[in-house]
Amino acid sequence: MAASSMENRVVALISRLHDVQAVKFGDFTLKSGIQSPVYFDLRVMISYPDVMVEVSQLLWEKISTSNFKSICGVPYTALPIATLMSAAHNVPMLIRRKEAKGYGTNKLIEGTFSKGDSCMIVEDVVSSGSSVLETAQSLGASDIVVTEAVVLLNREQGGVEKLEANGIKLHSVFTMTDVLDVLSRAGKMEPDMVIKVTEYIATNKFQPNKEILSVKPKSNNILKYSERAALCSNGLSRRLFTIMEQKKTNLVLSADVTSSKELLQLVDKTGPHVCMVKTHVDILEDFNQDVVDSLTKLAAKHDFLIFEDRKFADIGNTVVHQYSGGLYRISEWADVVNAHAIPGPGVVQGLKKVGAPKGRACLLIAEMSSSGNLATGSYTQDTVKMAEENKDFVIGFICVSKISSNPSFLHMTPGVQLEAGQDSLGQQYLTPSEVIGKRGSDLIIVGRGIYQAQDPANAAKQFQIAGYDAYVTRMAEAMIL
Ligand code: 5IU
Repeated sequence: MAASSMENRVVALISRLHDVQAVKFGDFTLKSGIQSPVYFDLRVMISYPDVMVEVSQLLWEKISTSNFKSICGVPYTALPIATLMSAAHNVPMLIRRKEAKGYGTNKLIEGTFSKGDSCMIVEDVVSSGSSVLETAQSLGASDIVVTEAVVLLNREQGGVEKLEANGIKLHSVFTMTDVLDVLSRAGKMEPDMVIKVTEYIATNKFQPNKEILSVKPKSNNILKYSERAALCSNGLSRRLFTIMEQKKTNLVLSADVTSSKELLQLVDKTGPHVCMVKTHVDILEDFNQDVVDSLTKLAAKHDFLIFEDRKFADIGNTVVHQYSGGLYRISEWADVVNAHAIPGPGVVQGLKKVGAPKGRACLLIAEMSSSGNLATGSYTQDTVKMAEENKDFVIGFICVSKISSNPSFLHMTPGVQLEAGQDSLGQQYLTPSEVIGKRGSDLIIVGRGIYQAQDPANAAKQFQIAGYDAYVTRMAEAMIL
């Protein structure tokens, strides 16, 4: 078979798979908890015999020069495909049971085989390679040797590497990148979706030295701030990305001082270097309306957003009052506030009721910087889901690494100093290059590193440079991925 004709057949098959909705674009949560803009439901192929035949033929051509005595399809979709291959090429089949029957022969492998026989595993999709590996181990337990496997779609998420590390060579008919190339060229994807999927592939692509199938996509973005601004549905995140690009800064000042005079002086001095100022108004000894009026004027003068780090964590009805009323009337002056996800979606709904009509926005606390904190694992993932469900008002996260591949979400990380370390009360510090470059966050939040410095303006400038450099380097590295 000439390579070019094989290529044409693969292109035609990818198009056909899209037509029969075996490939879909949208917002999906995968089994691993990762949010994905693309979903493969290859099971629908069984309703299209022509697709089944073509798939089984293409798979066969990939392994036509390999040596094996039998083939074994991984349930379910690959089972009928393996059956077609077996019948068309007169190769015996084996079936691996998921559980032993518990009666009769109690076998795990069905079919006739001898010790030392070699078997080719057939699979429809490989992500991390786990299901192929499990099948190989199960066959191995019956002394059947597996050194190769063939798959229709390689999702490029570490499967090839994981299987190779276990002595199995994986052949694939096409990759996720091929799907993107073919469908975008055929005009079957909206431009926005092309960007999303490109970013998703880069973010989730297996990289040597990184943990295989890490649940958290932590690698880099490939989109510039201005390109991400264009993808935002909330006006404030659009504005923030635009300020970040124009002022060349991803620095958020955490202005945790206790007098309003100090606060305003600090903000005026550091204003040129920041895209956002974070406040804790309840630590001011002399809070009054003038403070927020002056702060708002400084925000206009230096072009930054105001973020009140209020960490709302009550039921919807209570946060409505905490946000709009009391001494501080936060919703009157803070562009952005944050909330814990612990009360459930009601907290977001309450804040949204007050903030949305005023054009405000909210960040969810998905992770924390303090040692021993409980915002980890499924709590973090569920917080991401809550944000996804309220994208018009929730613009991103407080987190310590990239936790969503959606490029419209902002990732903001506190616990940043120019040197890693910790304070005496559990705060843990990372460097700007670790946070932005390695962990894929978007903004650094810096308090004591700036306001306790001899020269806060110069310290802010150093953080601005370090944070922006890390972003530029990350982009450059992503381009050559
Ligand atoms: N802050 C954290 N960690 C968190 C969250 C908020 O440090 O997980 I949520 C706040 C606390 C403080 C600022 O206002 O960010 C960090 O200040 P220092 O850079 O001085 O540690």
